Amino acid sequence: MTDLCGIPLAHPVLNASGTFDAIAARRVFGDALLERFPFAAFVTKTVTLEPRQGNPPPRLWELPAGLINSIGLPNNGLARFLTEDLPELAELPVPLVVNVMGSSREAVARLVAAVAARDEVAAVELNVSCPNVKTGLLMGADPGETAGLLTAVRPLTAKPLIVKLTPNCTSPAAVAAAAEQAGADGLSLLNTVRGMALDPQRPGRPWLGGGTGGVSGPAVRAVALAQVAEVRGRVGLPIVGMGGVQTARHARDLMEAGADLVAVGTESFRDPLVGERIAAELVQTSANSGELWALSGEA
Ligand code: RRO
Repeated sequence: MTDLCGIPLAHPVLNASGTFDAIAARRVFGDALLERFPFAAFVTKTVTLEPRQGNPPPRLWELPAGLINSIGLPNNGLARFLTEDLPELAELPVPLVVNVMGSSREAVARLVAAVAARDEVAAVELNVSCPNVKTGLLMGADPGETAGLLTAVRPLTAKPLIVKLTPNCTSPAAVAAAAEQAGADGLSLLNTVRGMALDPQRPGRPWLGGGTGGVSGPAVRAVALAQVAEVRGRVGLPIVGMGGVQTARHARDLMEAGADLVAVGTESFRDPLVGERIAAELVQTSANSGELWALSGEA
């Protein structure tokens, strides 16, 4: 057993927000999804106050070692999330973490208050790091802004507040330290690294409808490792590490760099059961070994 800010988990592998649609998967796989859910907790796609269409297509560009996305937060908005999505997500056999984003402290406060008040919700992840809309990224790029946000939302709930950090700023570790001081319970990193692809048919013009996007997958694994290590050097909070995790070795590397838990993102598009595979490969060793988790037979 391990835990996420005090929430007991069966193993240390979560999904990265927005990379696994549990409601769509339930429709496709039925109750088999509940019997064999690949993650120890489920983190939702980002929820905003109002419904959003998302960015114009194209929204994806494949890289030799990853993806660039410019999805732009399409979602049904808070009201429909609470009435339609939450009851379905509550049937999952794992704790639920709801990821929220707003364009102001007041907007985030309304989201946190509404979501955290629901019994189905175990924790809230604050997305201050989306590379595809300006406002959320600005809040998470500046330690003072992040601290101000935490100060506004911390009094609204006793449930764990996890801050999702951006790599697209001067010092993620300084933002992490500010979040810790202002009352965050945990940190997750990294969100995607800002990137761009050009349209092969139109020289000099961006391929993605949103212009730029966020890079994920193996391309960012080394960035994630460095940033998790740097953040761990500055804070004592639990860290959910992510970025290019495809195998238990990658998960283990992030944990050795300072993460307590890991999340799988882009790899789930290729293999929806990758979370289960990595969790199975990370086996608990005896209390005497001094290690919490060990690899079982991975090359
Ligand atoms: O929806 C997106 O475009 C998106 C979000 Br909210 C995010 O946090 N990270 C990302 O890479 N894409």
